[in-house]
Amino acid sequence: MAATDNSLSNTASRLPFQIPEKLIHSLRQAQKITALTGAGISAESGIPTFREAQSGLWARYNPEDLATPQAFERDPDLVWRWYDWRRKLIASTRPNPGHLALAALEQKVAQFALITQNVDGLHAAAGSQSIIELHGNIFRFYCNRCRRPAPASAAQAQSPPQCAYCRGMIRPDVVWFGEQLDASRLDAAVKAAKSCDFFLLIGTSGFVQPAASFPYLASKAGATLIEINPAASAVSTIVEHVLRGPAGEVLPGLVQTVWPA
Ligand code: BJW
Ligand code: ZN
Repeated sequence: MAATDNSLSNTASRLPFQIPEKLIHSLRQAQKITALTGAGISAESGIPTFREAQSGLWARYNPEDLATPQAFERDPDLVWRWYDWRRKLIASTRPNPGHLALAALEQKVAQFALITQNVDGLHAAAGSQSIIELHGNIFRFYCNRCRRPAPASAAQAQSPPQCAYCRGMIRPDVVWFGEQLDASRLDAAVKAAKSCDFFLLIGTSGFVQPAASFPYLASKAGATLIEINPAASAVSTIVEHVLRGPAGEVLPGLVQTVWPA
């Protein structure tokens, strides 16, 4: 992944709407902000989302064939090649102004947690620190049999390499449908959702559990919800402030407006 200029100076605010004064004021008072990101935040980096009708990965590929443990058992080479293709695509991208704005936001509030469903590593590349990678990371690997971590050099292989310990098959460290999420990451995400003043929902369709339940947990615990997405999501109806637009424009505008340098 290319190194990146971690400043917001070139991301001029082009917000197509006014942020209400009351919201600006209460965001400035916030002690803890939690953000949940999805594929939409990386769309402006050139990484396809999953469920968008024309451009989403699931419009071209069947998740049952590629993103389930059964698929990997049935045809490990096919699944391996698909992840290899995506890993190469992701490796050629850079964080966009939306990722950079979240990294800047982390420095503005006393407590900040970033829960991401993305496996692309772009939040870390943008300089975010407090990241919970809920669905794993496409650049990491582990053994499908003994679960031990495998070296990153597995990425060079053309088909799933063998585990050095048990000869099981190495797989990408991502969470497939029907698999449990890592318990400590899930626990940290639930705690972050339940303990924040503001919960930001950014670029996620809100269909996939358990992440889709986090806005409900946050709302029930008294947080104010803000959604940043050009389109409605499955959870828009419970959101107090909907900021309709691409994350790469709305987030820098929001951060610059609320916390001018
Ligand atoms: C922009 C933008 C811009 C565009 N700016 N925004 C019923 C039957 C069977 C199973 C289930 C069931 N009900 C629930 C389940 C469980 C299942 C689930 O939720 N399924 C639903 C789909 C129905 N969940 C699981 O299996 C999870 N495990 C689990 O629950 O364990 C316990 C359990 C097991 C079994 C049964 C029951 C319980 C695991 C989920 C793993 C998800 N894995 C994937 C693949 C990861 C690896 C990889 O990358 O290959 O994760 S699927 C895919 O979806 C990926 C994403 O992280 C995830 C979420 O998608 P996301 O990020 O929201 O993307 P999109 O494309 O949906 O939305 C993009 C959004 O961006 C849109 O809103 C756009 O408008 C917006 N946008 N441009 C801002 N510029
Ligand atoms: Zn093994």
